[in-house]
Amino acid sequence: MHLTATKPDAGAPAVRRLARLHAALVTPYDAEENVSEVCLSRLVGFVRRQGIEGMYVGGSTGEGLVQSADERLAAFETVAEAAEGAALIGHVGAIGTREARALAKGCAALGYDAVSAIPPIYFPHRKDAVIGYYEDILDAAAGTPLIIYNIPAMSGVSFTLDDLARLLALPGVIGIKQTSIDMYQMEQLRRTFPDALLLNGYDEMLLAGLVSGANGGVGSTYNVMGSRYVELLARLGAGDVTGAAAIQSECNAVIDELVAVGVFPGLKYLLARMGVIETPVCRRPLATLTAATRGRLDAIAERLSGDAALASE
Ligand code: MN9
Repeated sequence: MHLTATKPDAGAPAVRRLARLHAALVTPYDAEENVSEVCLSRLVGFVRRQGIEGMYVGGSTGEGLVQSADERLAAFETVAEAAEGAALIGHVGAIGTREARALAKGCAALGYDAVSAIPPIYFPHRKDAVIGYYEDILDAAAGTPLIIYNIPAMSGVSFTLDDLARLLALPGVIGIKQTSIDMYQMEQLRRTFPDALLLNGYDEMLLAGLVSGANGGVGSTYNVMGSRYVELLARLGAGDVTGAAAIQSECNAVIDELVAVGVFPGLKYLLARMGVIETPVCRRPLATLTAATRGRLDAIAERLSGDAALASE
């Protein structure tokens, strides 16, 4: 192993600002699958009223990978305009470096707090090529910090602790969005990199992630259960682990239902039912909820709407 000691604190202010909860925003569309900027802006306000002060734009949940570069840039802009001081992370990962660089430039120009990127997908690249891809993104981001998006289950790329150490050693890399069920690796990362930003990626394991060393999280279900996750953090901060675990269980009962029908279409269905977005459409080939499965979520929508006097503007 070539574990590198923690870097001096070049990224410290960014880490402090980003060590919080970030909603992985869905991208609302109209019935023809065109991006609805109006609904996206409304969603940002809805999320903020739940107490979530960070936005992660164009990631898995945002369906960035089925959008054109121009659409992704437009979404970055829409969110920046609606953000009113929220912390902003733009997901710029792409199959090709050129696109990722253009997106990183766009985020930097819009004043994003950080960019983030999955590794390049589909082609099985050598690790050096993957590192080169991240160096190229850093170069385009021109001083905007980078958060590695580690999501082995979907990217097909498994980073060892040593790989992650190499990435964290790149100047400008301030942390990792760790979407992995491997809590041992989370703990190892925290122990090896005490000052890094470690954002927990699976909402159903937020408490486990925080206890293992994450100093924040990025989550799709924060779109609809933001206030519950804020409360979970508050309980944990107050030393009430049992209370935090109870909230996690409550959230997980909803996540179980979402996983059963498909998380992204399910979330969009809930948001449409709550009056935040117009239609629950996902962009093909991502599925939209069928009428047969919608009923499963109606009771949940009803219950969450209780929190959502929120939904009214
Ligand atoms: O970014 C999301 N990751 C993926 C975070 O969708 C791959 C999570 O919030 C999950 O949607 C969530 C449900 O499994 O934990």
